[in-house]
Amino acid sequence: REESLGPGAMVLRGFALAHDAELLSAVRDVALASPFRHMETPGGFRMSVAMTSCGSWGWVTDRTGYRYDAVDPVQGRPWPEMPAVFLRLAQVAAANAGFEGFIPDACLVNRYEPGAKMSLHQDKDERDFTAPIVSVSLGLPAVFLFGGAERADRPARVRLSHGDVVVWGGPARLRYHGITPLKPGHHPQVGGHRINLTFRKAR
Ligand code: MD5
Ligand code: FE
Repeated sequence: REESLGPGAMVLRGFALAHDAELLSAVRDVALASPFRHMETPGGFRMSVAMTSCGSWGWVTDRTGYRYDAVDPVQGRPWPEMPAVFLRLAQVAAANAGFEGFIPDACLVNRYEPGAKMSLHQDKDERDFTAPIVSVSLGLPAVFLFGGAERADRPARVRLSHGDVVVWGGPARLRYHGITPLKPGHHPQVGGHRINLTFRKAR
């Protein structure tokens, strides 16, 4: 069950379902070592999405800017290792979408509670835009906004549900995108929120 969202963007519906319990257990392990936190943007806004990371690099934002850091600034220690089930899933999903040999060195874990959103943005803090980004949705469904090359391009709306995996590469890699405010609900395994795993090659 795969569908194209446009050049370079492939949705693998339900691709993570077979491993959902294992993925969620690994998310809990990561969050025990490096808890979810609401970071601050350079402009001084508190992000409504709570985040943590695993792997060699974690994405962080504070008043000084956005960056990848090898150290969790809250814990003062390196980020937890990327769980094997994360790495395998990201690699197999990327290969299915035509990106053989994808080795992510960073996984940003986003936790959305009801009302949390992500405004339209581009992912451009990575060094190499030829590597794809793989995203895994777990828990409550969300409406993904898939924009164009310019912020002003009117975005398409795509529903992403528990177990869906999207691979963004090539011409889709730098498209503007976001998530509309999460609707409240209950997911039997995840409860009242949405978790998104975002695999990147940062360096
Ligand atoms: C999410 N997270 O559902 C999304 C999934 C983020 C973020 O956007 O930066 O943490 S990743 C979606 C994505 C990545 C790279 C390119 C494109 C979409 N795209 O071309 O639309 O929490
Ligand atoms: Fe993004």
